[in-house]
Amino acid sequence: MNAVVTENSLRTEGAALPGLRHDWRLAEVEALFELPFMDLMFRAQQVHRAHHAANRIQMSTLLSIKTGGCPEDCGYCPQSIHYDTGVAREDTMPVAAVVDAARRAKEAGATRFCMGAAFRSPKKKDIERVSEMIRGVRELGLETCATLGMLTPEQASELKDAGLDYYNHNVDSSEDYYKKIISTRTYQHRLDTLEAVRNADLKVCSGGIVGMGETRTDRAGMLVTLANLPEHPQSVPINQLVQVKGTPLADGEAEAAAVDSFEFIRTIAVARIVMPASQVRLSAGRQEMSDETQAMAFMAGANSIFYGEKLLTTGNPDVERDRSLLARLKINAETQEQTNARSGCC
Ligand code: SAM
Ligand code: DTB
Ligand code: SF4
Repeated sequence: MNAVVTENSLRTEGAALPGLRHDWRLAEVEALFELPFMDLMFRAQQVHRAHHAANRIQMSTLLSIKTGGCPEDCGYCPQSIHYDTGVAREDTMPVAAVVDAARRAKEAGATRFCMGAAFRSPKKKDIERVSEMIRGVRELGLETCATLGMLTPEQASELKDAGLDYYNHNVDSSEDYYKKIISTRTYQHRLDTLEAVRNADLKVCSGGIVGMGETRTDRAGMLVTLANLPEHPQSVPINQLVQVKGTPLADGEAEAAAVDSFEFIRTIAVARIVMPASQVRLSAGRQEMSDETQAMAFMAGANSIFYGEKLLTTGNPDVERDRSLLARLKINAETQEQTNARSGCC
């Protein structure tokens, strides 16, 4: 007779797996990338089930509260003033419009609302305005996330006091490769902001981009940086580069450097293994992915997505496509209560 395999029995099996580590060596992580694909997927799925509900995904909606005109020169970004991408510079949105967008996101099923701004670093008035937005969004019962560029320790504390739950600040790649895609700040600047965010007792959302022409060693190096932080980021977004015309990373050379979907899925699986308890988000690039690639990413341990037609300036699958995909896979969208219980929010 076949044994009935329940979610719980699989989770118990996974309990024998190693716990949280902060001493990953590059060679070990590269060795994970080198595993036969099915072995890697199996291992990632075991780790996933030891730490997370097997068939549940958290959904966050993203809104660009201040678009374009950014002084930084991130080679992937359509919002940099250094590149002619057709993204117009806009003023910061009014607070009421942001809270309205958050209300619609909640009605559509999102449990976290992420406010993104094309800042190098926010000014005093920006922190005040964003604090009002945070208070308004939180009153709706949603978790809040912001991504505003570099923060001082004081700014991080102000955002915490306003009720912010998560701060997104990506390391984006390995320290070595970072220098090749951004010249206006350093990797250490990123790590300093992450430290300020941790010290303010905010939850950290930090990940990176795959497909910028980096090597597998760079992808492994990025995951080593994230996993060896004093605490694993509670949320780890893995973005597939969205090539936007006008950015340096959208020329013919970059197209040749794009990774195939198996390598992208490997990156998700390795992130899941080295940061077992974190939420790994299948982030930008989903619009270009087949349903099958997304299902494989969930199998590899991704348990969070951006939900809603738009990311910041580029497209995302529409809600009907996402709802249909989750229904066909019998994956449940995490409820607000489940989101809050996991993160101790609200
Ligand atoms: N300005 C802030 C910063 O850089 O931290 C916040 C907004 S910035 C757009 C947030 C993140 O979006 C970047 O760190 C990068 O990981 C991601 N991103 C930007 N452009 C992208 C693209 N074309 N494809 C994939 N991810 C992208
Ligand atoms: C993250 O890691 N990905 C999101 C969010 N954090 C802020 C942003 C993706 C941006 C994709 C390009 C755009 O829409 O402008
Ligand atoms: Fe500015 Fe952020 Fe875009 Fe870099 S990624 S150009 S900091 S908005």
